[in-house]
Amino acid sequence: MNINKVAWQLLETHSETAKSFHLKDLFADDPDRFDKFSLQFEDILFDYSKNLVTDEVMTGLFNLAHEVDVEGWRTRMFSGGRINLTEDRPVLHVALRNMSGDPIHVDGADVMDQVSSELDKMKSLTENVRSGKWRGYSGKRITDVVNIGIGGSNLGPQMVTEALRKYSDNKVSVHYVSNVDSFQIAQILRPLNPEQVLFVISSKTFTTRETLTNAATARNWLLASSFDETAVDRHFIAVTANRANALEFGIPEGNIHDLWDWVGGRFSLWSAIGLPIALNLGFDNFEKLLGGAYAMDQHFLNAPLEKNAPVIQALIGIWNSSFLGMQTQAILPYNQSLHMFSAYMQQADMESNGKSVDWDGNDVPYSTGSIIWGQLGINGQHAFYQYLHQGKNIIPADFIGAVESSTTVKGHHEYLMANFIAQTQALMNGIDKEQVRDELRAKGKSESYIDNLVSHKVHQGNRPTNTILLKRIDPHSLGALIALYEHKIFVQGIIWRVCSFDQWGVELGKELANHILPQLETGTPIKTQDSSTMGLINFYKNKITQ
Ligand code: G6Q
Repeated sequence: MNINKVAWQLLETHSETAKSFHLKDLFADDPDRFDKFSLQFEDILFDYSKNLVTDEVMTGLFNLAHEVDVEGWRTRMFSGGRINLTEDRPVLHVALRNMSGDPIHVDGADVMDQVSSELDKMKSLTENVRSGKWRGYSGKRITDVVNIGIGGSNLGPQMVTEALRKYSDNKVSVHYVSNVDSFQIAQILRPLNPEQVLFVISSKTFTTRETLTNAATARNWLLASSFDETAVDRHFIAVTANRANALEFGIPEGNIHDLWDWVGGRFSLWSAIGLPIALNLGFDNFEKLLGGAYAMDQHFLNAPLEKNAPVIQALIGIWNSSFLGMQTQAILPYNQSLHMFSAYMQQADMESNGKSVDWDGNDVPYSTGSIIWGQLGINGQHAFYQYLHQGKNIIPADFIGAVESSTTVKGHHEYLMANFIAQTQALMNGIDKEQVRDELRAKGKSESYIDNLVSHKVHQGNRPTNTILLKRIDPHSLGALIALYEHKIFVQGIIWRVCSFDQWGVELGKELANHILPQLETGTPIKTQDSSTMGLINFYKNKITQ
């Protein structure tokens, strides 16, 4: 157990003292605080100075990282060690963007051969579709790609295509279907011309019922137009680690793009799962995305822990959560293009570290995996920021912004960024009773009015934030940003000793749904479930027949 480590115990002592810290005082006492507690990677500034840490705390956190051998685990991940313990697999999303030319071996074979031949195949498909060489069954060019996939086979590509919309030349539009609620696929397909649509069926297992149901509907939609089964060859691509199932679905061998068991779904956008990104933005932009992630990988791999952005971000998160008892973490991007970033990171983080037993299966006695949530910060300011500023629970937050605007429209970006910076300052400093009184007096308010209002206007401040400020959002910097978070999640999993690369917690509900499905379909009332489940099933069946 890591709580028996010397560093963990020392940090527990520090955490008692930290309860009396106020960020305002920490800044007043140390004019160099920003320089000390911020770092720059390429054009990305990572400012973690507005956290409840001191030199002593940071030293303690780095000692913890050394004591649990983060460096050793990091080496194991990059060299193909089987660190996905419960599934006995390597964790090699870093191989998908390995531009070093060095091999990475799994069971004696260099996986880089497979990676580069799959990249070549993606490139050629991308170029053929975008140039119009690839034609639909009636000879027309492809104008729309519909990606059918869910979870890791959806969120990453969708988040990235949204974030990099500015870089799309719109040769091919991309749409995403994930929900088995047919409303989504119907809405997406209705305006499209089947002769010009390419479906990408993204499923690592090719067993996911939501995806296969949507894929079957898509095929019916195509065949209703083509009246010819062979149209599938021109309109369906599969991305999967299960070729057999894709073939059985009817997708020709040459249209199957490979994925491997050492790529976790939530870390798979760098693989052929990223095809819709490449189809929409062009392969050169996809390569730039990989390049940004590779650059962050190199930083993570080579920088000393004390200067290592993902390590520091992870340690700050551990400090807030396991030592200071802050169980949630908001992710608040300010750029419109990052509007799906929090949702994407929510999966990456919560599916990875939302675990309560350690590597040996023992209950962990500390809090693990934060509750990740968030949305566009500027919209949040007019919604839930009230809670961030004055709520009872303290919610640490990551603020993400870019120096450059994505457009040249004047008068917007400065205002956006003024808010971006002001919010972290407000969360840090707050405003006390005396300041509130002075402010209201200056506005000419009466003393009785002030007495009534003063406590409502007090902001305690002392709310921790990280600020991640990019020069601009482009394929390279986005790749680096995503990889930053991926490695943060990895480091936290090592320190918490949880199995970050499995997801057993999503299985039970799926199995139960398979039992319930036939019960929804039979005509007779159900009598064999608990009373709530039975009540829900029978209510559904009654209403559907009325
Ligand atoms: C991600 C998860 C999960 C997965 C989906 C889709 O890490 O494993 O979100 O990506 O359940 O799975 P398939 O790609 O196998 O359809």
